[in-house]
Parts: sequence; structure tokens; C-alpha cells
Amino acid sequence: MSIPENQQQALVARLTQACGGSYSPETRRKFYISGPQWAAAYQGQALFHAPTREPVGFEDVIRHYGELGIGHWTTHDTDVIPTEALGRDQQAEIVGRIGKALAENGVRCSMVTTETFYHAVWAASPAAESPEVREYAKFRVKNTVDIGHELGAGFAVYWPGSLGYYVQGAIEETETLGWYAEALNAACDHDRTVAAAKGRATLKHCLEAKPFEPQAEILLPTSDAMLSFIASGLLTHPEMVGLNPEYLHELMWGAAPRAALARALVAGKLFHFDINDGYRLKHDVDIAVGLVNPLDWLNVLVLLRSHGYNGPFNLDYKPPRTTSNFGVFAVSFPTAVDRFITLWEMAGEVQDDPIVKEATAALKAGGTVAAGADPRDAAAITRANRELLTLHELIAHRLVQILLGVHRGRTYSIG
Ligand code: GLO
Ligand code: MG
Ligand code: MG
Repeated sequence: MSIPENQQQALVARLTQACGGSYSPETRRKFYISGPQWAAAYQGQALFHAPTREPVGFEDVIRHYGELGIGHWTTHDTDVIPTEALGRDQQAEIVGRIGKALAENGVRCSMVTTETFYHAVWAASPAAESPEVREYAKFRVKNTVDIGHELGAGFAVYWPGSLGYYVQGAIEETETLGWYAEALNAACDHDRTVAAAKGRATLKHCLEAKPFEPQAEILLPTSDAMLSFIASGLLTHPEMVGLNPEYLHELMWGAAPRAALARALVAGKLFHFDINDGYRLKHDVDIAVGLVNPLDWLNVLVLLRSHGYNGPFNLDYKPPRTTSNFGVFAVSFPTAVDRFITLWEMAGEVQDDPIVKEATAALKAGGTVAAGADPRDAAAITRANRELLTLHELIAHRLVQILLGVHRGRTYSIG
């Protein structure tokens, strides 16, 4: 029987309720989870896709986030301020309204980011040959720093989307990288001045890599490329600059996201984290966290928990274009947050699991080699550890049991 239009929202709401497993807004607020303006306002458009949803302004997004218990909000400068109004009186008026909406809904702005990819001015990237474009890029990142301090943010993110090219040979890569560094240096210098004047800490400046899109070739395609850029000597304040890895962006080029995060951790540069999901070697589908790779996500969160990562988890995904405006806040955001919290709690269970603990400790203790054995005897060392190494597969089994809840005694029967 067909479902009348005016009964569909009630059906979606009832089935969402029937899923159970949702956390209260108070519980959700205990996590450093941020909701982007652009994620909630995404209308479903793409190169080959017309929009499927109506526009949503920041007042509505912030109100919904407040109700859901998403305690932090993030934005591009141009998500909320028209390009032509940036740095002008209208900006101050809009930022004032944002501050009011945040305060009224108990939401805080954690991060601001500069759009340096969409507007036609960035056709040749923010580090274009034209000095005017590069001066404008400096104005934009400095202006974003101002907005960030005004709204109480702690982080500024830079996804230099258009830093690359379609055709080879027209730009010289080292020169372009130097020019891009000049924009970041301008942002950091300005930040130091503003922070000192306001008696606030400087922002944490976070670079975000993506291997493909929107350019054909990207100059800083991975988090590792960005780590080497930070350490290159081109930045005047490398200590102020770290990473905002995005889960899917690392997966897109075929990396193990957990290993990419580990490299950022050991470099002390894991400042901020964009959480979502998707597929290897595909475009940036930005599916909500845990819908594609829940086991990998569980493992990522074990790593972050065990290293005491305490930065934001930014819900940088796109509600699918099959989801309605109603569905964005009734289903998409609350379920994304709740899957994240569940996986976070499971990661805690993994850390405390006696089987995982004992197996891990045994592997680290290693097998007993006969006293006085020759340390050059590879065959003897291999024999001494041979049986222990089966524990790798057992640990993997245990992680899947925890993910499926089987470790709590649930079994399925075919008989
Ligand atoms: C696009 C990026 C983008 C950034 C945002 C923050 O693929 O993920 O959403 O995260 O511009 O700088
Ligand atoms: Mg992102
Ligand atoms: Mg993405």
C-alpha cells in the first residue's frame, strides 16, 4: 500500500525510534563532536546532480545541533558570509547574529575554515601566479582568523582544494608551494597579533589533504605530504600548524587511515579529525561515519583512545541526496553521532578486553629462546615465536566479536 506524503515523516520518525540505541543530547554533548554548517546545509548537488534539498541557514542548523546535543559548530567563511561582504560591515553584523544563535542554543564554534576552492577567484588556486590573487588569499585567511577569535574558536582548518592543476608544466610546483606557505604564514602572524590583543591562545592551524578533486593533480595530496610541507622550512611558525586528516581522504588514495593517523600522532600533529566513511579509490562520497567500514572505524578509535587524542571529531560528511530536509536532522545527524559514540565505547571495551590484553601482552613478551642461544640464529627465533603469532588472527576475531556484540554471548543458530 502506498504511503501518503503526509504520513512519511511520521513513518521515518517511528522507525528511527524503533531502532533504539540512541544517546541523550546530554551524553552526546560530553564528546568533542562538531557539526559543520556545510554538512547540514548541503543540498545534495554535485557535478552530475541537481540539489534535492531546500537551503538551510545557520540559525536553523545551530538550533538543530543544540537540540540534538551536537555541542560544537564549524563553518567556512563563505558558508555564512557572502564573498562580497567579507571584511566589511555586513560581516560584523552576521558574525554578531551567529554569536547570538550559538549562545541561545548552547552551541560553541570550535573551528573556522577559509573557502579557497569554490569561487572563480581561485581558478588558478590560492597560490596563483597573480600577486593580487595571493594578496587576496592572505586577506581571506587573516579574515577567517578574525572570525574565529570573534566566535571563540580554537581551530582554523585549511583544505587547499584547488592547489594543483589540470595540465602539466604551466606552473612550477616549488614556487607554488612557497606562495601557499606565504598565505599560511600571514594567517599565523596575524593570529599571534590578534590572540595577544585579545588575551586568547592562538588558534591551532590544521592542514587537510585530499588526494583527488577538485584539481586533476594535487600538490599536497596526503597527510604525509602535508607533514613534510610543515617541516620543509617554508613555514615561519611550523609549531602552530598541524593536521586535520579526514578519514575518507586517506582511504581514497588507498591508505590505511589508521596508519596515516599514527604517523600524524608520532609527529605530534594530530590536531583535528574529519570523521566520515566511504570507499577506496573512489571520489569523495563523504558517507556518514561507520556506515561502510565499521570494523576499521573501531580500530581507528582504539588507536585514538590509547593515545589520548582529545581534539574535535568533525562530522564532515554529506547526508545522501536521498535524505530529505527533515531526514537530515531526524535521521542523518543523530544516527551518525550515535554510531560514533557506540564505536568509541566499543573501542574502550577493546582496550579493557581480557583476551585482547593477554594476547597483546604475550606477543610483546615474545617466545622463550633457549638461554645462551645464538642471537644470529633466525630459525631458532622463528621457532620460539611460531605459535604465539597465531594470536594476531585471534585478536582480529575478537575485535569482530566485539563489533558484532558476540562477545556478550549472542550466538546465531542455523538449526
Ligand atoms: C572537502 C573537504 C572539506 C573540508 C573543509 C574544511 O573534501 O573535506 O569539506 O573539510 O573545507 O576546510
Ligand atoms: Mg574534510
Ligand atoms: Mg571528504
